[in-house]
Amino acid sequence: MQGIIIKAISGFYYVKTLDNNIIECKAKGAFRNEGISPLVGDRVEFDFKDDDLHGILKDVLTRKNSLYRPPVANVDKVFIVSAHSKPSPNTLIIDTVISICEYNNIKPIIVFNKSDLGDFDELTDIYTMAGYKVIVTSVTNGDGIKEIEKELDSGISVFTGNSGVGKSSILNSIIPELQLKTGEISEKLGRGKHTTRHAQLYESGFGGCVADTPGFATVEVDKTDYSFKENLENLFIEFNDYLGKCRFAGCSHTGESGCAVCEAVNNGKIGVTRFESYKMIYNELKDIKKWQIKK
Ligand SMILES: Nc1nc2c(ncn2[C@@H]2O[C@H](COP(=O)(O)OP(=O)(O)OP(=O)(O)O)[C@@H](O)[C@H]2O)c(=O)[nH]1
Ligand SMILES: [Mg+2]
Ligand SMILES: [Zn+2]
Repeated sequence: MQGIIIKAISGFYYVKTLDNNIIECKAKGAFRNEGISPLVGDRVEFDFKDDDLHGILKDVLTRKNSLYRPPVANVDKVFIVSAHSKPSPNTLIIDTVISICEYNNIKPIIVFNKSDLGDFDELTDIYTMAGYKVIVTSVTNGDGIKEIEKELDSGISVFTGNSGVGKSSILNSIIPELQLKTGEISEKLGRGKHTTRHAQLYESGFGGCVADTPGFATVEVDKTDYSFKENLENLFIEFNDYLGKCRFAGCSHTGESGCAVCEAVNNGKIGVTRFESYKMIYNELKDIKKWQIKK
């Protein structure tokens, strides 16, 4: 039997079959020894056990990609959601998630929610200039929700972003039957209260599937992946036009003289916050050596 994992909680995997049944599965014991950890989005093979509602996972089919946070496999699109305020947008987090998407061949879509609280003109310009699709939404007045629906026509999409930005609220307005729990904002701290506790995949109703996921406050690139470090300049896609045009071969684009990327930043062709994020990530990775890591 085959199916797709739609939810994974404390050792139980909920597998949706082609005929839309949900089978509660446990993993085969050997998975642990083989280092296989099944994820939401994984296509799996299983055998029924005891009855036609329970099973044992026996194989995870080859993944096209997998994310560590949120933990989802075979992802086609990531909606990176920020809110106008409570919590406020953080460009380093947005840019870090974008770089992880680019590395995994996932299409990032930038969502600015709670537009009823104020505008996003500056941020929209930054990401449009970088070459990304930006959707400005408000669950309160319905702005932008149709645009998100259009993007949910195929494949697996994932909603990610800080706690309280409105991921579950947006999904509720697209798929009202879900009635996902949404959270109050802590007035004192100006942020969400981690209302969504696990990643779960739903039918979007427009052809594709979409996962709601728990919010996070920080995100990091994989510091054990040397090839991420080597590719970083390519993961900021708007640098592309300038790569190979710096005065020195091996330029790190962090301030060298004759750097074509830095010049583009000075000329307003590359966004300053994007460049700042690049330098932050570069500095986090710069000291890792090839021999120290596995990939
Ligand atoms: N003003 C305004 N408030 C919104 C909007 N969208 C969501 N909210 C509110 O923001 C709060 C948090 O929304 P959630 O949907 O729970 O946020 P979340 O991103 O799912 O948060 P976690 O599950 O904790 O990661 C709730 O009180 C929502 O009513 C919006 O467009 N405008
Ligand atoms: Mg939520
Ligand atoms: Zn350079």
